[in-house]
Amino acid sequence: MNRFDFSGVPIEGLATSPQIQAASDWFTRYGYVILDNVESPEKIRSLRAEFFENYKDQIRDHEAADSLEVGARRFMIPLRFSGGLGAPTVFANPYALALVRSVLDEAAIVDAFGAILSLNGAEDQHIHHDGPILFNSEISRLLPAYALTFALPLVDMNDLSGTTAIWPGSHRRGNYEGQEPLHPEVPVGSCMLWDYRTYHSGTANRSDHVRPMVYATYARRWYQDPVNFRKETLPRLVFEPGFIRGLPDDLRPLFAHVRSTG
Ligand SMILES: O=C(O)CCC(=O)C(=O)O
Repeated sequence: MNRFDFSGVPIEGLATSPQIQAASDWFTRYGYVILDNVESPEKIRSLRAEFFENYKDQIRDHEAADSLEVGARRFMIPLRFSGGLGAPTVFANPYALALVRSVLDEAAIVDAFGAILSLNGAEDQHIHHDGPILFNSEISRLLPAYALTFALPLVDMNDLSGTTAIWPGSHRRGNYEGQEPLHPEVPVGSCMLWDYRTYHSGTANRSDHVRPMVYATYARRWYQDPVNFRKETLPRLVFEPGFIRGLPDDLRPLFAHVRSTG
């Protein structure tokens, strides 16, 4: 079972719940997992409206100083930790965070936060994993996860708008040849997470609308994505002074690596 349904699952005691344990075991083994019903579809629809209102200038078909082209008509942009999109319910969704802390550890951090926009007409993305294996050594594949991507679609991900195709188990094998990918449909309110070593690829957007997907990179405290933020003008995290101080105690460790006015 690659998807776990969290509708009606209480937030209290999540860390030790059988549902999180099962999802975490699946993730460790196959390098990805889908968590269904971690948020209400109405809430995601309001986040989508907020996105199209507040980030409309970032929807463009060229790379700018504060964006990264990650495929034809596909771009990564930072999101601010403000408003509904930048609220803890998104970057620290209780279900996703319980999974993250189970797969990584209690001291896991948010290394980067933003959105990936697949414009209408975006083609299949190249097959890739999100970061190189540690030490550039095959032994890295035997290790527990050290970073992972959380993806929260703002529109349904399906055959029309595109899915994120995934090669289960490729985080351990180190290749995807000879294996058909999965094309998991992820409706609004659900999310998908994958190991930084797992091969995946956004598929073509054949709809007539943009397909924005909120993402967060979670990592062990000592890890920093070495690939996607080489451009100095592209920030990993964007927040106002006081943001970190204003967080509840249990969420502040997510930013323990940040040395600034946060
Ligand atoms: O657009 C998608 O579905 C996936 C994008 C992605 O994997 C990436 O840019 O790293």
